[in-house]
Amino acid sequence: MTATSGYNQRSTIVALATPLGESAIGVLRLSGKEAFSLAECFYRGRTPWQKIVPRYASLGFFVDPRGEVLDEGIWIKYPSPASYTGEDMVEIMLHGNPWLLLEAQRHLIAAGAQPAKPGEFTERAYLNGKMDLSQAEAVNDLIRAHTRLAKSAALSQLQGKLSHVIEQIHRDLLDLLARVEAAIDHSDIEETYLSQEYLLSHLQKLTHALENLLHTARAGQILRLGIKVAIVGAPNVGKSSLFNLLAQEDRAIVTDIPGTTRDTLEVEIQIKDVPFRLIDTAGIHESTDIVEQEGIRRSQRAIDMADLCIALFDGSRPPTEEDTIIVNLLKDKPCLFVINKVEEPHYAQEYTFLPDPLWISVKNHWHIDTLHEKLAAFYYSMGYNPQADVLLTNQRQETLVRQAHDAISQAIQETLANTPEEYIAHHLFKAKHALEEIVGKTTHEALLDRIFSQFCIGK
Ligand SMILES: Nc1nc2c(ncn2[C@@H]2O[C@H](COP(=O)(O)OP(=O)(O)OP(=O)(O)O)[C@@H](O)[C@H]2O)c(=O)[nH]1
Ligand SMILES: [Mg+2]
Repeated sequence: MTATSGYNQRSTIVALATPLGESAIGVLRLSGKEAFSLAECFYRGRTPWQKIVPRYASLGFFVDPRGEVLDEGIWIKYPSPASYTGEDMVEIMLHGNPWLLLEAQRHLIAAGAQPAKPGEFTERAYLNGKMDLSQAEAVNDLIRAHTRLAKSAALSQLQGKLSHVIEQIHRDLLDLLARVEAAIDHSDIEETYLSQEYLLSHLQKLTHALENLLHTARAGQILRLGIKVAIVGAPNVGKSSLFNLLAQEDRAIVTDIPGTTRDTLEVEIQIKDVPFRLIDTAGIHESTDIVEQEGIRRSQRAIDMADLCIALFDGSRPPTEEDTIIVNLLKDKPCLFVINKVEEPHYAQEYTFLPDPLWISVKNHWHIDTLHEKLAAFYYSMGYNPQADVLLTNQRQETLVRQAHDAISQAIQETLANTPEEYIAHHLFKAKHALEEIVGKTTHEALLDRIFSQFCIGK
């Protein structure tokens, strides 16, 4: 199916482009063939509607069908194709009164505009060739980015950096496919013969490029979802105190009674622009209390799910058996070993079994900066520079790149086994299809619905 099938070019859509709530201004957007004629029905301004200069702001009243002025605002015309959607568009900026904005929208709908579905403006931009699918996804990522790094990754994708890399790989793949097909169609002509060496070197170049992209998927997703960091340790070591300090709010209950935290708590934080999901857990130890046992089970689950653990110890007392159990639990996990309560007389010499421990005092805020640095360093240790690199930022893109990669790997296996070129071509076609789906060269309606339904209305 092609990208534009099933698309009704004639309908004109309307939506509020700003959230519904009292605010300085609210923006109504219209897009489609009738956008100008519909807006004209409600516009009264010093400049006649026809004379409004495209993409320039014009002051004008919004007048309802009874001739009553609803509001005064700014009107902007964007004639096709130089608009966000590629269609004729109008933006009307009125006062940010929800009732008034809904009233204006109601009049536009009564006059013939259709209420827009979530993401429909961006979907039209994609269908009209203003952007490809990965760029359209980036629009949503940009709106939802919580940090400077996530914003940079989304913006670079919106500017087409990922599309450019995919296109390059796609081009190389097409070149190779053309050679393979020529070899199939003209196997009697010597010039079309493909040596195993030639095929392998080109296929390996393709897998290498796809591997490089796949390698960025983890960093890309972490930017969107945050690095999951679980604070774990024995009861009363100060996990909740550290959680509150890093979160800069009093979220978790802190007492001097061991076993205070019963359930896991989560908070989103940013450290040096890197997003984290910080998880406070129940202290791990032997317990007969049913609620506490469940809390401990949840702590273990939190460890399993975490990208990184902060293993916390109480330096004001010697290590306990529980501490050793916790170190064992964390054996295969990326971990920062942190010893708390360092302002008290402490037992440094007894904690030498911990690899590279950091001594802190939550109470006096000692060495919390170093902990921040170590947390941010964990992200950067993955070897990315989100501002410079192209990142795969969503699951859909990653799955498709993986499909393309697996198809090329199979083509390599077939080549090594000297199977006929038809089989190799089959795998190359599969890879080609996957790459085309990333940028939306081939797609289907269900996929578009799934992608654009995640958008807000009016985008
Ligand atoms: N002296 C000192 N006491 C601290 C420090 N950090 C936390 N505490 C105290 O240690 C006690 C336990 O703190 P919590 O944060 O509740 O410890 P927890 O590890 O979450 O405990 P559970 O939830 O019971 O597992 C409280 O009385 C805190 O005030 C510190 O840096 N120095
Ligand atoms: Mg606690």
